Amino acid sequence: MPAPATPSRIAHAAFAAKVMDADAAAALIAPGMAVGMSGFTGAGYPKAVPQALARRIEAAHARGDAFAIKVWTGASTGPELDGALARAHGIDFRLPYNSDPIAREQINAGTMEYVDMHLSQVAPMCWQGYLGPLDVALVEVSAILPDGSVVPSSSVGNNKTWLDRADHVILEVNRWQNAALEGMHDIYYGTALPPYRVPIPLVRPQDRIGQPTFRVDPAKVVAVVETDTPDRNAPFKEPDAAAHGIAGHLIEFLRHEVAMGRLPQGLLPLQSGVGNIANAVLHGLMDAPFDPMTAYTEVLQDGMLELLEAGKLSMASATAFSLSPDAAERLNGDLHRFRDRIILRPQEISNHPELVRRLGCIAMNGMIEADIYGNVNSTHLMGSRIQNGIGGSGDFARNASISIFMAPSTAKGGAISTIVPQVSHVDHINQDVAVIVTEQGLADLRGLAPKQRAEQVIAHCVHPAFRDQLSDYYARALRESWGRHTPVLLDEALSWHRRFVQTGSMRG
Ligand code: 0RQ
Repeated sequence: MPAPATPSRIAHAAFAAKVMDADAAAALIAPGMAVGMSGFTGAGYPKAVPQALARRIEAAHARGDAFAIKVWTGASTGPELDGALARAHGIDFRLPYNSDPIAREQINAGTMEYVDMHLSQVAPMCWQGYLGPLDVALVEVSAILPDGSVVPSSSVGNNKTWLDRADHVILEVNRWQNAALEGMHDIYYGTALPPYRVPIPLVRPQDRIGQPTFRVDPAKVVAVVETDTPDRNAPFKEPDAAAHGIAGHLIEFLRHEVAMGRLPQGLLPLQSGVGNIANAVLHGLMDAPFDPMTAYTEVLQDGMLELLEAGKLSMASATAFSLSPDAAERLNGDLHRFRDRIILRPQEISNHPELVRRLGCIAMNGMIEADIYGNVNSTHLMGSRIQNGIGGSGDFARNASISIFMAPSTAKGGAISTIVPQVSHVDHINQDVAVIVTEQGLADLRGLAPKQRAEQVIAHCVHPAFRDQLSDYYARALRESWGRHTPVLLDEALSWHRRFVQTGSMRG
């Protein structure tokens, strides 16, 4: 007897009629087009058509024809998308967040234009028309239902906006995505532009305010491609001593805030960035006496899953999964268990300033460097080379009830102090930064004037190898600065960065 056919994930005739292979779908994308792609931190990005498009672009280049497109996404994606297209030199414009190393090289070489924007602002700016026309939406989904509604996959990102705004739609229906994702999403269709905006009716992280599926106009669908390919998130590095140190200081601080009655026992909804430090903090929360906690965040990473599994976290709201392969396997093997406790939303809602402010999120994000006054650089190495992008850190930092930034106190094997006289690039102004943490300690900057902030940062966050150098700078700034409100020695403040660029070390 033949094996039973795998049931189709495309249960609507108008969509089924458009099924084709990835090469045929990629042939519908022309040079110069703006393509709105799904994908957020290695989850839910299209996997087959971008690779087919990269092959098409390489063939065009081999013939001597120019071929590049504009890529808009939710945030970072995977090697099959950004990596493949960048390797083919097929992207000449990219927004809003990138962590792909090949694309990063081209951005920093000046050959790829990159607009690094707040993730919550992409959808409204698209609707306002500031980003220009959107030719194609290329979106991974997990199923098309009999009524023609479309089940999102492991990230929601900007997909609702791409599907609504694009002239044409290409769907990748990925059978690898767990069928039990159906019902986990909350797609809110109530956003509008000023002057027609109304309050977003979400008052608790667990509130559902939308519908579980996307609406897609079948008349716009030009191709449907079936895939069966896993999301690709890199496994996390094991947290090192610095990550554990940072986690320890941060959890101690949160305990203190609870003891002082400034935070409830279950804290306030957590937002956590990605990476091994964020993960170490979440892991540390396993043994902390806070529960039940909730998360209103961008991405659900391994540490959050662990807290959900242990029941320490009662629920998590995000726009995407950002799980290591092991954690993804664990989640997929038992997705039903989490169905009622995880909500995936469009990123304009997961990161919405109105909601972050209303919920009073505790924002915990990584940084490249901070200065003694608490200005934070999240994006640029030595002021000019972009690492990733601001991502959602600005959406949360400005609006959170406590905005925390963290990093090891040194980088590049100790050659760089991440606490400097003046940041080489500003993403978060000191007014948006409440707490700075390194493995050396934690500076609580709330309610402090500039000189008081500097004293806290120098006393608690600087690595011993740089403490004298920084104290000496600050003492001279106190004496010699033109103004004494925020003392600075203008010529010297950025000399630390210049020294690194010239000699490979910030040590003076
Ligand atoms: O370079 O790999 O060549 O050695 O910068 O540093 O320590 O690996 O950084 O993975 O912890 O991420 C801020 C980038 C930290 C991240 C940032 C060098 C260092 C290394 C990377 P090498 P690490 P982490 C929600 C929130 C913005 C977006 C955000 C980030 C490289 O947290 O992208 O918060 N944040 N989103 O050696 C020069 C310094 C340096 C330095 C580190 N001071 N000077 N180089 N490096 N510090 C998530 C989303 O929005 C999706």
